[in-house]
Amino acid sequence: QTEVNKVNLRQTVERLAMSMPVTDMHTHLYAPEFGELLLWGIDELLTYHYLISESIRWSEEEYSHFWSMTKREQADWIWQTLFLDHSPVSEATSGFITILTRLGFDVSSRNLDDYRQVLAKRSVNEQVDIVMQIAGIDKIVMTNDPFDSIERSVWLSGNGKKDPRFYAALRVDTLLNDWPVAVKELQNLGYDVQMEWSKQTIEETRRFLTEWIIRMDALYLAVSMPGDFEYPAEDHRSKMIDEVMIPVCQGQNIPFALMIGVRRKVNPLLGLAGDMSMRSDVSAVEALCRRYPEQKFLITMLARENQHELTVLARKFRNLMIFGCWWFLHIESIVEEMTRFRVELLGTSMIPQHSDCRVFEQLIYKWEHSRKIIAKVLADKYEKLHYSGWNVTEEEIKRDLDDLLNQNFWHFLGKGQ
Ligand code: REL
Ligand code: ZN
Repeated sequence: QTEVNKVNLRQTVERLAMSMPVTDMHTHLYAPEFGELLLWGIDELLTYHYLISESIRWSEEEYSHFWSMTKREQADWIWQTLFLDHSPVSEATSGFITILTRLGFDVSSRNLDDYRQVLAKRSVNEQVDIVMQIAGIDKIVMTNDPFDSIERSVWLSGNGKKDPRFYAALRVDTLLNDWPVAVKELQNLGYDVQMEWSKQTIEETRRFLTEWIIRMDALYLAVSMPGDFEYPAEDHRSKMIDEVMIPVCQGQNIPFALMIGVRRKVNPLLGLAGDMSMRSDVSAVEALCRRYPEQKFLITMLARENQHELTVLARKFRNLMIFGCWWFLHIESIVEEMTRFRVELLGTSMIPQHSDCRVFEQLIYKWEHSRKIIAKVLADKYEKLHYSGWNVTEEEIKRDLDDLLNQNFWHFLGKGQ
């Protein structure tokens, strides 16, 4: 057993936090087999929707002007606006600088074309390997939607499961949030469903989910919900959850992940960048956890105002696993605040972070920034213990980090090592 003393405690925690391999349990990344769906490289990074909303604030043109540009022109314009005309101090802009640095580029040259040229010589497979290695990520959970025709064909050809580093999560937003569209999609795929809620429709929707969970080997079902999501309620969502989602999850023995508190298209002119956060009612999660004690729920919420209550709720229900600092919460100050009170309320029995990456190289900054904060919070707690005479060993620090960054997720799935 390696004793860690006061002098090297902080460095030890930081070193271990920076090097512990990570399971990234919610991303919008894809394995290379998914072709064009896997986004990577300078232009995709610069046109990330987080940077689109930040840059358009400086523009006086019509919104349509931005969308009329090619991707490369958009990237050049965002670079000029957010990095050269102003300093990249926001989380997303500083994240881009972290990426460039870790990829070995000289950021002081400020020469975008040099960076582009280096990456142009790489294959997507090489870049995936390099980035996973730099970021220290060994397992990535994708977001998978069988209603997306490009994605569907990859699964149907059997190529979706080839890369063992990537795992699937079956996304069910359309079924819960846009039933008319879901009915059409299901019918096109040969499922005998109708708009009216009938026994037949319930059975066919269950059949669809079950077949796709098996085809994808999906680790969990996932949905993002608006902030006004209520449960139980006399509405489509409650019926779908009670009569389709829960029975299917139980049959397949997988958790149901709900990401609650998004208000879509607050400014439709911004596309993906036009979504907003919204306060939610935590009692919907409470009702689900109480009604279905055998069902596991992975929950994250988007409003800062909901975080403390949600964390307290996790003390009441062991079938509730809270995860990540989602989207607008994935900024230094809030990640630190949330990680701190989560540890204070739950110890290490939660999943402190997921990346939500859409562009592959983002793994580098999202995880580097988060690991540092997790290390800082843990080091403070260990240091306090140390003053009381309780000394953590290096093995114990590793165990705690492994729980936070890997095992809590796998264990919750019933797939722990
Ligand atoms: O999974 C979701 O619903 C969200 O994370 C996404 O809709 C969002 O656009 C994502 O890029 C946020 O980080
Ligand atoms: Zn997401």
